[in-house]
Amino acid sequence: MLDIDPTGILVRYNVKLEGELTPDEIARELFPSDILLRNIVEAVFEGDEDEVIIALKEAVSAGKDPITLIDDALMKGMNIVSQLYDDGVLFLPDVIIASHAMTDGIEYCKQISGKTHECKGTVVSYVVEGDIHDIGKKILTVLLKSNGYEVIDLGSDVPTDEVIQAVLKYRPIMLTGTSLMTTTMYSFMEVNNRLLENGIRIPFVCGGGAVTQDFVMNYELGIYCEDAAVVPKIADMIVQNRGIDELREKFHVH
Ligand code: B12
Repeated sequence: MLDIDPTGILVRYNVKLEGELTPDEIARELFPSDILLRNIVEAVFEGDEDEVIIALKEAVSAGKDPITLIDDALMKGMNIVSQLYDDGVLFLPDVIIASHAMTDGIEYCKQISGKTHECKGTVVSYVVEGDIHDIGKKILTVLLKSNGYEVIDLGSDVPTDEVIQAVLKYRPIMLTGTSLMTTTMYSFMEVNNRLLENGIRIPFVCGGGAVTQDFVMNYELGIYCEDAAVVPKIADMIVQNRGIDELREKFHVH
């Protein structure tokens, strides 16, 4: 007779083992206590696109700011899914479904935020070639727009040539690059060099997953920050004519 341990199979099919918590139970411990936020976080976790919108509508009509909900609820839900995926509790399909629900939520918040500002400046944003992880970029795009910037969003898996052409065409105040994988982040270096070859010295703000401050410090135009929510603050300083050294001084960890 084969000596098979059924644990893995039971876990895979979400069968509760004695004394063990199910993924839902583990996640619930991490949900926020505010019921309005909790409903949104739970809907992202469940990957329920309709419920995300219903819960967002409910929170907004109770007085919550749609842009703040991106950080406080949509991202919170996705971070829980990411954490449980890293811990081996959830699987890739769970992540994909949750990311779709989160993206729908971001689009909804963007539509209803209704903030209209005069345009403070143009920013070009992209995810590096070979990389399709675009949730962080979507967040920073919405945050920049809601803070009065026009964003030329080049999407994900963008070749270096396309980035350079867009910068030459739109002459932005800064470029933002996202990379979530150690295998893709090296193209930041190439973009930096091509910008310099073309005589362009704009801040190149880079972030996402495996990217670190030490890595970004290796190239002249690079500015690093961990959280996309900080990017509008960087843009505000650039508009006030602050240079790359000053931005590094202010936003880098010393
Ligand atoms: C969601 C996800 C996916 C989704 C992506 C959906 C999408 N549309 O983005 C799907 C399922 C498609 C996917 C696919 C793959 N994935 Co994946 N994925 C993840 C996961 C679980 C979460 C990432 C995420 O969206 N987090 C939520 C957002 C909000 O966080 P974020 O992107 O980090 O953004 C935050 C900051 O980084 C920052 N930020 C982001 N961008 C920027 C930009 C600037 C300028 C600044 C300042 C800040 C900033 O601000 C954000 C908010 O604070 C991570 C694991 C993890 N825990 O991170 C793996 C992960 C990134 N994936 C990984 C891998 C390997 C893959 C695949 C190769 C898997 C496979 N074998 O097929 C493919 C890659 C396909 C490709 N070519 O890109 C690895 C990468 C390993 C590495 N270090 O290189 C990770 C780390 C998982 C792991 N532990 O192995 N993935």
